[in-house]
Amino acid sequence: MTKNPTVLKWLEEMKELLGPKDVMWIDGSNEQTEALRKEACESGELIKLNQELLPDCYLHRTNPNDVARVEDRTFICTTKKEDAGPTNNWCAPDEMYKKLYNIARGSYNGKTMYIIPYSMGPIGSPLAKIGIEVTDSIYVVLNMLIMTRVSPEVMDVLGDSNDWVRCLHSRCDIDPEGRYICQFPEDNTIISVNSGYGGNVLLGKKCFALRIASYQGWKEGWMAEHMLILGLENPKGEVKYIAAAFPSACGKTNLAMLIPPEYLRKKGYKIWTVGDDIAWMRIGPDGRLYAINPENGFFGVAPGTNEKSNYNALASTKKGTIFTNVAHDLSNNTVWWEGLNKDLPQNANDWKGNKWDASKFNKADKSTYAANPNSRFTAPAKNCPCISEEFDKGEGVPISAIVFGGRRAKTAPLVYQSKSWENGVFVGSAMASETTAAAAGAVGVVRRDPMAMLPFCGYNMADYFQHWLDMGKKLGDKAPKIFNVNWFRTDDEGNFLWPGFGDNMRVLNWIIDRCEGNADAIETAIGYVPKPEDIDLTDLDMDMDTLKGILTVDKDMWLKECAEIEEHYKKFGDKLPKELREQLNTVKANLEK
Ligand code: OXD
Ligand code: MN
Repeated sequence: MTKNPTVLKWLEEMKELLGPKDVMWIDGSNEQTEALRKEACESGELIKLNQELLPDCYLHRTNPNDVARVEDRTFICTTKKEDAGPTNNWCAPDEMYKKLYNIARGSYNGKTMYIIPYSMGPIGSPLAKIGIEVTDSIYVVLNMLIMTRVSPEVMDVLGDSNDWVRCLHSRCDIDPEGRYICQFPEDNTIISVNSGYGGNVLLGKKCFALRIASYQGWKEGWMAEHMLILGLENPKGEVKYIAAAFPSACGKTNLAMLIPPEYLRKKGYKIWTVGDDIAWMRIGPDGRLYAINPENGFFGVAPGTNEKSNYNALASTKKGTIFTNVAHDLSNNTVWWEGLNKDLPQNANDWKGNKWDASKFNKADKSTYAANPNSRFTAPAKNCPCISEEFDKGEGVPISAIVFGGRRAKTAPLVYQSKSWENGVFVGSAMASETTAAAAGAVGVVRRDPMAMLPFCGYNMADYFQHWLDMGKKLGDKAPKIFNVNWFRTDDEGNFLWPGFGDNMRVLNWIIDRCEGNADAIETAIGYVPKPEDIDLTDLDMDMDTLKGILTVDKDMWLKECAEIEEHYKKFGDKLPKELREQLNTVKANLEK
């Protein structure tokens, strides 16, 4: 497959360390994929689903102790602790290599070592990067075949270059005590042991495309962000692109695949999905910021996905999809999850493979659920009915607007535009979301999640903020405009005041109008909010007063918010860029005016 000396040397080392009985290069061919699916079905690793209703679809169950990313066992291993920063777990590389090699040594005994050469981004694109993952899991191979571009061509593009990411995964004993997800950004290396769950083992995704890539972007002058990318087409056929970052449980996949309200569809408005989770962005030859989605599929949360909440995501799962930890509907050999529809399956196995008793289902008690709350689908992006024509092109799409957001019941208005790039970086650095009843722990607790990158930034977050400021300086007046949205304002009874979902398009239209200089705004202490009459309420059962209410900026609440941001900034100490402190002081002064 390759003569690249750095690749051959590393693979020899891996073979020596892991002790497989044989080695198989993954080539992405149908024959090989089919043979691996068959083998996984024979061993019980996969269940073949109803091929008429769900062609090429399979079900997999992970160990019940291994159903989510493990942030407390995720490490950034840089020589200097300071380079990992206050928001990451850190360990010295030497010590961590030793520990992980001891865990992984001999762990492929009697097994095959699968070698997956993959490209993040269209193969050969100047914005793409290459990785090689070795794994002992067919489930990982089959998921990587969906989530990344796997092909011998990847090795041709790499040639003799050393610019590739080394990714070692070993299931070992799926021992939670020995589970580690470690990034070594200085060596372009990732090691993941004792897990078989997607986010921990599909090493092209969070580990490479965010943690390692954010570090590479810092060193090389580009950006790897936890952002969806969408194209908004107007009736003239012009498409403008938006990149948006939200913490989990804020509807990122839904926004990426939004269906506009009927009156806008009739006028000819459309949304095109470029990506639902990750954006790699570089300054293009014309000085604007261009983005690609480095992934090739969607690793989406299944529960709550239905025809209404996200028609396009559901449609994406109808062929070539691997479902993980959902319920198995035995009546027709398909899958089910809470929120798919109201028909609780009467003859089903739950996500652990045990007979499910629908009569015991209690919405308030997750232990009675058929699907794990973090159950997933791994679906090819090309299945998505609204996938953008640009998705597979390597040049990337020019970004007009960057949107941050979170779930805030009272504080943040429906939408506001930051006053400058620097001000926008301040907004992103202070991003926060309130916990919901959907997650364990107290409800309504504010968690700061700068740029939605808290678990994914592969270096010191203060340096990351500085990198954002530096990118803005390079972009100058070509920089995208930065906005913040909040779909989650509630009344005093906790009812949502904004309809959300497809109606968010009304806000996206204002955002694009602002970028194009076609809409006015009202200046507030924190940024520009829309004039209420500029948010189109056609066909909506909403009065102007409610809209005005969710566009307000409450002085006392924002002074409290500023105090909390001050607290949040303390953990970065002297490394916090002075521009951000200045921004905070300006907002405070504006509020007190
Ligand atoms: C994801 C996440 O799975 O952000 O995309 O946790
Ligand atoms: Mn994500």
